[in-house]
Amino acid sequence: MKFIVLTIFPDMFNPLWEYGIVKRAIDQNKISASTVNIRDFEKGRHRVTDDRPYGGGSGMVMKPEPVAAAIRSAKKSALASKTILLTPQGRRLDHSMARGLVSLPGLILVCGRYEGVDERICQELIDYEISIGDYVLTGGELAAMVIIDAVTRLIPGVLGGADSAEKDSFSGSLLEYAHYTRPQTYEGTEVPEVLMSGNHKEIEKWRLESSLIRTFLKRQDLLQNRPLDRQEIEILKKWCLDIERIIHAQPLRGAGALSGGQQAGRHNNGRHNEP
Ligand code: 4GX
Repeated sequence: MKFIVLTIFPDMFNPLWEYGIVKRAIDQNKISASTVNIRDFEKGRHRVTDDRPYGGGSGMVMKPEPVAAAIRSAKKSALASKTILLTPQGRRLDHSMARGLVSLPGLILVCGRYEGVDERICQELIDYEISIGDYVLTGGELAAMVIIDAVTRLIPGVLGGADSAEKDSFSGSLLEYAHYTRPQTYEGTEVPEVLMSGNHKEIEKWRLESSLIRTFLKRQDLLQNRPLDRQEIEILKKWCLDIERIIHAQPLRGAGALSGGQQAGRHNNGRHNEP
């Protein structure tokens, strides 16, 4: 995978190339990474890359000529690449989009600053517009780094374990299960016993249960459009029964004094407390 980043701040990317998994991917030739300084394509005497907006108003706009020249130059050195503009107007990045991007031979990532780039660039030279979320950054650089990071770790062989990326949270659209490491007791809290049992089948079951219940508690939206398999339905049903058991075990409030007041506001008319 070839990443070419177009930016007026190429040095911002140095820490990305120099640390962790991305550095290792570069060292192992799994990705190639380069930046192109848009300013180098501005031929004006003062090499200014922005200008005032037609129609007036505050803020500046990136001039079309240097951005276009930088994109055309990048395309020449990466013919099959797709060109992406980072912008809040783009389609929102998620894990399945990252999986789609990893199958492309290369990405040219265009980072705008100020109010954005001249509209005529978007129509001419951009294949996709991507947003990393509904908030406003000061430039596309951090968004480009997020994409490079998320895509790089999906390249086969980049992560340590053979199937680390497949076991990710979101691959099965569930959150990750809870993780523990030594010590066995930390500030009085024990590691769940099953994880130390060596019983791999039981551990798998516990982890699925952990994933499922965390997703239910923290991100119900992820469960909405996802079919449940038989094992997952069993797990959720067991939780339903446990929750009902707790509700049923509550002492009957107002028992022996069924006259009005204390029963008011109960949506179930006390049904759950009946034998
Ligand atoms: N996800 N920004 C880009 C300037 C800009 C505006 C329009 C091109 C077109 C952002 C995001 C983001 C702020 C980066 C505005 N460039 N990018 N910049 N959220 O907020 O990707």
